[in-house]
Amino acid sequence: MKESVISIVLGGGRGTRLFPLTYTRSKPAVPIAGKYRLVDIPISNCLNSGLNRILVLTQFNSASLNSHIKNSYHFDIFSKGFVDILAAEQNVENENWYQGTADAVRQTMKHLEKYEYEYILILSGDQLYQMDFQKMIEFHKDQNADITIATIPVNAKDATGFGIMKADEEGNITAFTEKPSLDVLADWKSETSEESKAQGKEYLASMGIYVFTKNVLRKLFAEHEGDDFGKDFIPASIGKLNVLSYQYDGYWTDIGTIESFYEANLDLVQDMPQFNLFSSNPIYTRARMLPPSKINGSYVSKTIFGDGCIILADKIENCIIGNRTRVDRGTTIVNSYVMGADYYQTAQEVTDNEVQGKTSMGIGKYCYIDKVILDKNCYIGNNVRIIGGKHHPDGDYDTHSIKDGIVVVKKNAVIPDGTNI
Ligand code: ADQ
Ligand code: ADP
Repeated sequence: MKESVISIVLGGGRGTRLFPLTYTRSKPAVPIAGKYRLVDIPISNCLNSGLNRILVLTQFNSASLNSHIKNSYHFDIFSKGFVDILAAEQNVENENWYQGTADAVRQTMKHLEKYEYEYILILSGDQLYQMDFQKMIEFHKDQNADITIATIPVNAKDATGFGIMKADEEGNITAFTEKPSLDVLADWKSETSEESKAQGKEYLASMGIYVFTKNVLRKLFAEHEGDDFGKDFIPASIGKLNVLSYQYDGYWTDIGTIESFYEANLDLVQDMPQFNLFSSNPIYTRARMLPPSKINGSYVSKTIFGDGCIILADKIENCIIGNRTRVDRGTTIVNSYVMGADYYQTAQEVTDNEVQGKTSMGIGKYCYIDKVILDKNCYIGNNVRIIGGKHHPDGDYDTHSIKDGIVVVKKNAVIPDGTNI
């Protein structure tokens, strides 16, 4: 069966909701959980489901995405598997970037002609979840569906941000509306399980995960205008094609905004997080051969460390500390995601910087950091205080941005000694 499926990961539009993390890199390359990239989640779900023909569509093809994919996903030459990146390209017929999710797939169809396949699995690039796609594809085949949409019950607050549908008892989707406004929402309630109802989850949302039968998708593209699945092609198919809901009941969250990205990352440090990194289904990523992390004299709690960190801090609590992070003594970091560094400065460089009063990469002495996302390769001096919170209005500055009270320090930023944010 796996031979009959091609998986497409929608790697992102311009990624503006994740600015400044997507300022220099494409969305799939954004680091998560201390050692992974966003794109590792859908790719790992595919590989763990036995699907190994994967295309990642992205608006701009950053060097970091290329090197990450090239260095992480090698397949045996006999396996026919691949993970390829397709960046939006100008050509004689089309001078535009991908105009939307469906347009991205439409422009990709010509690249698929060289493969044999029957089904296309379409995935979002900015969601955190562990799902066995094989079951969804089996369901699609067994039910003789044209389109299958993975769905999950959500509450009214979240429902306005998703495609919401109604389905009958057999799972046939009878109506679909993309991101309904609050005033019409009451009309879109569905019969959900007792457990979901108890949590106020009475709306059936699209997870933006679709299985299309190849010829159905070809025909849709030939006969309909539009650039989006949620806005155009799904609504156009209801009542005309066999469109089914495949209900998923595990953990699933959208991580397309700074706030949801921050929350999903920090949820991972809980005792029993909703997303299990410690699962027998691995999350694949680049094998970097880094040394283990070294921690000396610090109080540490509820924290996940990447590899190769050197930590002398006073206290680190409720944090994700990414690969190669260096934290000097006397410093406290709480409720924060520190992405780490791409390379080390030598011990000599760090000592020379200290003598010359220059800031080194990493986090200096006697700092206090709370509710912050620190992008990679930051230079935080001594006695720096960065404290996020709702008292900050949203804003964008040279070294950092603030969104929803979360301070995001930009990649390579230099924050001098004594700075207060
Ligand atoms: P949204 O997430 O709002 O809703 P959208 O922003 O179009 O939909 O993105 C879906 C995925 O495609 C994201 O991973 C995004 O980064 C990517 N993407 C968007 N535009 C792209 C482009 N031009 N090129 C490449 N990739 C692109 C969708 C559905 C809803 C559903 C939610 C679930 O439309 O019905 O409820 O997903 O999250
Ligand atoms: P991002 O994770 O922000 O998308 P990239 O992956 O583009 O960043 O950049 C990380 C790259 O930086 C890695 O490929 C790493 O090899 C490279 N790198 C290694 N050493 C250095 C160095 N001394 N200075 C700058 N970059 C380096």
